[in-house]
Amino acid sequence: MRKVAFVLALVGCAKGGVGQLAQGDANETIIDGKVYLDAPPEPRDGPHVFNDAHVFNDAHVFNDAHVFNDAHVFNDAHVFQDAHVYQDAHVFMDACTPVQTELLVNGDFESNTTGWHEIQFDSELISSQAPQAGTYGAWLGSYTQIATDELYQDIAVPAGTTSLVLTGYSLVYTKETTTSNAYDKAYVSLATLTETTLETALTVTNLSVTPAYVSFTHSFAVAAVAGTTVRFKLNSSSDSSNYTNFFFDTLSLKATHCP
Ligand SMILES: [Ca+2]
Ligand SMILES: [Ca+2]
Repeated sequence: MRKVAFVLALVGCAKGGVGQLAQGDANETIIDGKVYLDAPPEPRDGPHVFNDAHVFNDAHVFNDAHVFNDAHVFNDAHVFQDAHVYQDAHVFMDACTPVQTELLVNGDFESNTTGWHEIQFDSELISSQAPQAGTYGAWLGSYTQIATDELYQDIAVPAGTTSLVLTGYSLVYTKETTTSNAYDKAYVSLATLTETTLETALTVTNLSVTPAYVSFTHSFAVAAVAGTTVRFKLNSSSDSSNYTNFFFDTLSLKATHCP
């Protein structure tokens, strides 16, 4: 078998040699040469291989990346943003546009006693003695005997009140000389209608002397008082000697709540 194969190989070599003759020479050997002609065209047609580069156009496959545009599906996620519906749950929180309501009547005392109830030991509690602003203010104390004064008004705190803020001015003048004992005192507070103190906003004594009015502000706890009627009061107690004057003016008690 090996010998036979060898012979065939020799024949092949011989044909190849003849194939180098000029073309057109109708020689069977040249026809065989087509074997070589076939060779060149293919590489040239080969550029078709580049056309196949259309394979890259198929890179349109990436345009199909429009599939990502379909990611608009995520925009549809707006459905989830519609989850804002839950945030809109703020609608429930913002069940209203809060408003502020002044709960005191005649907090600046300019209408004199209007709106106020007085339980004075002696003299009128609303006077023109030393107002912080305007013509009138509240004046408690000033006794040289054991005595109490009270000025109050009952207020309806709106239901749902979320903030209850008191602002005002106070001034203390005293004849007491002690620097350690609070003999005369005054308070600004909220109480029940039966006079049980709920929360004290301000306490001043003969030790609280200031050369001029000073402002104060206090935010009351609202949980227990929202939706109820409570007493807003100024009251004082004096001992038996050395009077102390307690002045208050320009009071405001604002509730923040749904209208
Ligand atoms: Ca006033
Ligand atoms: Ca005193």
